[in-house]
Amino acid sequence: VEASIPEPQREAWRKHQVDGFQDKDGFEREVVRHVETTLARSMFNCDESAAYAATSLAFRDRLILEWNRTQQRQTFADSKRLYYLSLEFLMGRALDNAMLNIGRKDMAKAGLAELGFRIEDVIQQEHDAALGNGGLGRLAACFLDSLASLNYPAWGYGLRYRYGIFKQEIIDGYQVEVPDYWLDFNPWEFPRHDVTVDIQFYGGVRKSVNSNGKTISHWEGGEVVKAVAYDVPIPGYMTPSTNNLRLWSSKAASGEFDFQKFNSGDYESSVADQQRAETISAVLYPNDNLERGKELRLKQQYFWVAASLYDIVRRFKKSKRPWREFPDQVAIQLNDTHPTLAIVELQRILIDLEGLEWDEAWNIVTNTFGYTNHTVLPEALEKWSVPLIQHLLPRHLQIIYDINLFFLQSVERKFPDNRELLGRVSIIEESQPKMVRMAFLAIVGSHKVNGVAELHSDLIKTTIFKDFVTIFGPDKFTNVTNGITPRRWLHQANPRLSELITKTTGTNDFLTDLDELNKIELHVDDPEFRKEWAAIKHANKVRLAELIKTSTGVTVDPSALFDVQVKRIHEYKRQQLNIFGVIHRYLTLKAMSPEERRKQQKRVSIFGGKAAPGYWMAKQIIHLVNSVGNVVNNDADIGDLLKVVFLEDYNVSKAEIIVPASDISEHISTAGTEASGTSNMKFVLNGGLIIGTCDGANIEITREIGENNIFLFGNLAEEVDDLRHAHTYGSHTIDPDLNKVFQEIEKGTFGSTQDFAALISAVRDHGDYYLVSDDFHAYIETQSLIDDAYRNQEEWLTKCITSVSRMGFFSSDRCITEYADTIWNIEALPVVDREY
Ligand code: 7GP
Repeated sequence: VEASIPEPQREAWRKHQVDGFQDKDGFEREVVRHVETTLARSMFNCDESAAYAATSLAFRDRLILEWNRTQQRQTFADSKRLYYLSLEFLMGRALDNAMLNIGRKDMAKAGLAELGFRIEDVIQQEHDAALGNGGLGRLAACFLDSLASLNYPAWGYGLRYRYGIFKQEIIDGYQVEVPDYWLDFNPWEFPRHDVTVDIQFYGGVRKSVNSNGKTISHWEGGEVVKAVAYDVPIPGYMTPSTNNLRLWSSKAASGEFDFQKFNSGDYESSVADQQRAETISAVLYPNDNLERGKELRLKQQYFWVAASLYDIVRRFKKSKRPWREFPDQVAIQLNDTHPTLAIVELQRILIDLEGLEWDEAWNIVTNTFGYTNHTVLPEALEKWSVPLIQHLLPRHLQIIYDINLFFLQSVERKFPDNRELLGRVSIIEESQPKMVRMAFLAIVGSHKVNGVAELHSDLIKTTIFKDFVTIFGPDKFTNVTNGITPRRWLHQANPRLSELITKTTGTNDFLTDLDELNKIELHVDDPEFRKEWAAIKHANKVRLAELIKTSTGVTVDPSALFDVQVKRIHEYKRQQLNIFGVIHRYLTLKAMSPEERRKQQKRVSIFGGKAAPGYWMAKQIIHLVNSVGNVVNNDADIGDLLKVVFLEDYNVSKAEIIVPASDISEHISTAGTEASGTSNMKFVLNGGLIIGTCDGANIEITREIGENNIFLFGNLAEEVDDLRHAHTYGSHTIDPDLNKVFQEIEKGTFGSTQDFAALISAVRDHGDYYLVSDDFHAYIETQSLIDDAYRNQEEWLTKCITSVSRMGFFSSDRCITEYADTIWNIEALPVVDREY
């Protein structure tokens, strides 16, 4: 339908085009207008949540105008776009970020004050957008920020879950999950009821022969669900560029079957159908680094991928270009294997619906996609059963078999008579039932495959994807080390430090070019600068101490060493190593005389993170942390020497408080298991040091900041296999200090011994897969080195400042530029600076 306004009427449009607020008065006018009309309230009835709503709407209006202009500019430029497909976008709060990126926070602060509100309280009203589990989802959010800030034409595509990651409550020391219904009021999304796609499931395939004698496949029957687009504007920092995150919501396809049922009196079941359709986008699966293979999850994946591709293809077809130019216009990045069906769906569109020949279509497909791997953990590698795909997506299964056939034929030609190789690389695993290996499909269907840190990218090439390096050659496999956005993770989370750096270096260029941070190294000996730096860290610790007090009731001393481990709870991340270490410290303190004790470093051990609801071991770890806290925090012998707290419901907005307040943070995964880690980068960027293993991005962080500024310990990745083997087949002796810790737990010092038995026997009786005992001694020693180092506050401060100054590499701007140049082949669109 042609919806464009004819030229004679456009003059009227231009005359009345609005431009959002420009100054404090304009901002206040917009807030009052939204309170009184949009919200139907008044000054007699305006609480903080109404002030939040109206402020957000005022900023949203501005954003959407820039969003429109950005889209027009991109359409007009007609250059290549990136589409980032991710099942998770862990966005956190939007208002503070929008105010800072647009550069109008001071204006809003003054305006809100005149209207009777403190901006901090207003910001706090917002519910986190928690559409992700952990690192993978937060990375996608940082990428969106960088893509917009660097003026790249890019869209994110995801699902609009009604329930994000669950809210975690700690009751009697145990995790309890509460649904996170977050959409009651969400001013940051625009429903596009006119942008819908019908998505088909089930049914069967009919073949016909056309007039040219060519066989055509028709996917027919089954059921249809409607995808409705919800758009979220993504503001760039100090640029008018505002990109789009399009989230799909599922709805019953209009009419047909429900009306039929309605007419036949079967109203209830027609409502049930409706609800079944809405279930598809209802809930985010709460697993991090674990795949459960549930049918509804596969439905989510296809629903989202099919709607997104329809949208992308529709946009391309408007340009009337020939199909072979598709990869010149479109780059699609697969955030892990969750969107791998997009490869199959595009092939289906091209051959079944657009009539292309297989080879021509496949060439387009493979030149369009790139695939990022985020883990080597076997339990996280996606596989879908052939019968399930057959049932849900019968045509797609045929295409997968054809892709595999042609792929194996090409391998056969290159490596004749190697049946074992064919079996190893087959996209179909010959198990009972047969399984589709999604990572293999993603590799075969993409032109580039990347890992997320150097070690990780090397590991995938030498282990899980080794054969594919032999087949495709090494150039298809590459590394793009993760990054984080300095806007949210420095400027927003740590405004005072950001301000100090700006004041000291005379510019805030580091926010758009993080390498500029190296300028502060010149000031590392400046006493005034050092004093202010230390004061900021202390203030951040006071702020965290307040959060700890309100959330746990425990009083902590802000001058103690804050030792933080916040991340998803997982055996490979080894929170159990940390808490065993805490118990060891407690026992050591208990054994000391009061005089000796007084010489010890005060510490607060801070834990936070969610366990997947079905991950029993992870839940036992949470319980142990809380039980240890209960004993230690109430032991009069110990007092402020050691406190142990578990902060419930760790999320992005709590991270913004926790990260700037840490002295030491823990990144202690078994070597070779953490693909990258990104919170390690956030902590160092905020002037905290880290204790870590030689794993993921810790290695590159060490290279950048210098090995004197990081506390590394533990076995190396190349030693892990042998150690595991020795545990199982040789004699396995447990570290004696760790054994004492176990004995104390078994005595019942921390309550019910039964609960913790599994944590102990995993180490003692079941091969200690994560090498807790092997690394225990080095861990304890390193923690005591940290105590010593912390006593020398001046030297410690020097380490912190020096580290921050060398963190430029870990900006997601650097990371996105690498993707753009080496994988996507896209270019930034120049923008005319207005008042930014
Ligand atoms: C995570 C990795 O565990 C983490 O090391 C990395 O920093 C992050 O991705 C971003 O690359 N992986 C996941 O969150 C995950 O669930 C399996 O991966 C799909």
